[in-house]
Amino acid sequence: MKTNIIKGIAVAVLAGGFFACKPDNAGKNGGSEIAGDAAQKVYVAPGKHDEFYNIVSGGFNGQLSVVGLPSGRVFRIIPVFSQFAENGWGYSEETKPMLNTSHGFVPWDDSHHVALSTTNGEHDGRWAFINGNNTPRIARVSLSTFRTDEIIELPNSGGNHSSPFITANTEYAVAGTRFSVPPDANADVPISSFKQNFKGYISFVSIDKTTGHMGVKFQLKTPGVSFDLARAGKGKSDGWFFFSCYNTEQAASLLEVNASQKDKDFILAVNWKKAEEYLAQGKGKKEAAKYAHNVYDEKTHSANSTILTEVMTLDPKECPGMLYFMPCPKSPHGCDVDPTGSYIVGSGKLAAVIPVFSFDKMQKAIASKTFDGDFDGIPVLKYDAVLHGEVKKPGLGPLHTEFDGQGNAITSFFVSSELVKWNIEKLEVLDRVPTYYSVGHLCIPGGPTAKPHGKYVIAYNKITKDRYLPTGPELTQSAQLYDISGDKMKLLLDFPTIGEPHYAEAIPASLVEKNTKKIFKLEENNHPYVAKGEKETKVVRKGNEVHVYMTSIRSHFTPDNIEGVKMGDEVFFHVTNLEQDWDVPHGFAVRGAQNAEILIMPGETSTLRWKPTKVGVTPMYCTDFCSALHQEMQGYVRVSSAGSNVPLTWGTGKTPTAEAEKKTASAKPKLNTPKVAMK
Ligand code: RUQ
Ligand code: CUA
Repeated sequence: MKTNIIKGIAVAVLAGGFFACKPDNAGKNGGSEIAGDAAQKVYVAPGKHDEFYNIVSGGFNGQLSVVGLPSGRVFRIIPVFSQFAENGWGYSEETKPMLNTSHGFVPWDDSHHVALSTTNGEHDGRWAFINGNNTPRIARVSLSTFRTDEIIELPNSGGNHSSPFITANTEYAVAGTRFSVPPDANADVPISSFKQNFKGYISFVSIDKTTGHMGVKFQLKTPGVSFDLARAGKGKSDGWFFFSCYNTEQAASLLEVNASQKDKDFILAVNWKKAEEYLAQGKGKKEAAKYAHNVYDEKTHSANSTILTEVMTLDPKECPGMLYFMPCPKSPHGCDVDPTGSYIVGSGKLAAVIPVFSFDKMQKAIASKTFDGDFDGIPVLKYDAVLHGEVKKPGLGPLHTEFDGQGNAITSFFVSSELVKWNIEKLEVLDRVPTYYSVGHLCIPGGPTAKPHGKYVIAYNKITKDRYLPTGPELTQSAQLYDISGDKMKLLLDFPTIGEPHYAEAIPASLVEKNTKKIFKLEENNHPYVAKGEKETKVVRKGNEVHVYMTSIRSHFTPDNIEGVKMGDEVFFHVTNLEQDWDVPHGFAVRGAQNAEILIMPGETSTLRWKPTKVGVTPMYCTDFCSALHQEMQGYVRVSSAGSNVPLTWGTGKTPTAEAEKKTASAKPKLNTPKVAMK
């Protein structure tokens, strides 16, 4: 280990940056000190399932990836704050409203923290929540469809980083604003008026027990500091919330220097049950704000976006006993609560120790008013009075801590590139292993819950350098899987990640796989443009809009020939997948479509909007290899000039022209579909 940690950090800071270095023992044997039985421990035989789902944030790609553990295999990418060409999410007419905000359509964001729903502090396998950091939003993703079900924007916020963290019974997803901002309703103020006008907002987003539906129940209007991370209390500390705060200097410029002045910043303790009491007493104030609430309906297969105009706020100055600051060395990042709810771990990025706070001591200090003055009217508790103790010389640049359920914590160290295991009661370092390189978050299955599942820890590394085949200037980030079932942590596996993972959670597959949705029931499909059978297919003109009520089934579309579309028309292909079998999606693509292709699940209706740009006959086809005759799953649309009088006709198994001829001969056309082998 480095001998003079403080000096090392000071030099790094003075040099104008907070750089990472390779672990001391990285060079020796290229980090090949893997466990001898590693291959066996991560090998999931063909046809066998992984033990855990790992739900991993994609960082700057605004998505989630679903990974199996211990294999590290990627099963799915879930678009959340992104458009996704693979299945048309955010491109189809039904899903576009999911990306609506008070700023308009914002189809990207930066996602950091995953939070899986819990009941009594334990994983219940229902939902995953994730933040949009840049245009502040929280999304709820269903763990039955693995789709984004709901997105709510957060008013009065900037940099929704400390988000979303959920309470023990998923009553709330809580979000703290990383960039303090002036309130939306009175935002045109000089930047130099930071101390007077900028506020740190904390949003309590309520979650409906049954439907999961979210709403901003209230916001706390706190002093202007940066909330970085947070955790809810649990067990004895249920009802409290803890936030790490940096920039208590309240700087608005050159933060790398100006927000690193004080030796101690804070952890903010929020008594949210008390906040609810104040709210019930009518202490809340409604403030004007504008924010979007987008909900996806599984029955209409469509999303709806509503713009809300008011938010309830609580001012701590009028709510004594609701907030307390605990001093925390220096510029804390992670703020983690152990499984029992007794201890709160602050990870000061620039600190030489890891402080561990005691919830019991905090309660005593509050009762005896052991304060060290106040910060902007909020009592500051005495450091020594709330401290359980400090882990000495743990490493350089601590970021995050997870728990193994055996009384131990594992903390990630960005600067010294390592994971360090220590005992929570005794505060003794037990083990350390290098990471390759510069670990950010880490994840123990169930690590943030009251009942960790343990077994593994995964390090999410920011830098890979020489670890993989090079791919030009942009290299993959990586995850590393360690066995933590013994006394010593053992490296088992390296695998590349999708995007730049920040946080991730892992949950036993048994809690999730039984609930997986296999199909959408056709009889429950309430899409306004559904065709529940080929008999219901039609093409309807409404002025310049042409609506095609289309179906797909192995291996044809109905209709697959359309004539009478004209230049200047806007064509909406509403495609219903008639299949009622698991794993039989159909795709749909039209030459020259300017937005995307779509992928339609069994029983679902999805709409591709197409504005023809050329006169002629345009092919359309299925993009998902669905059957032995998938290559035959195609059709044509004829586009005529604007003034043409080609009539609107359509069909399958006959060309529209032949159809017109037969009609005159009053013959009944036969549907001529080949029988095909099923997938
Ligand atoms: S952060 S690498 Cu955005 Cu959670 Cu710590
Ligand atoms: Cu349907 Cu290929």
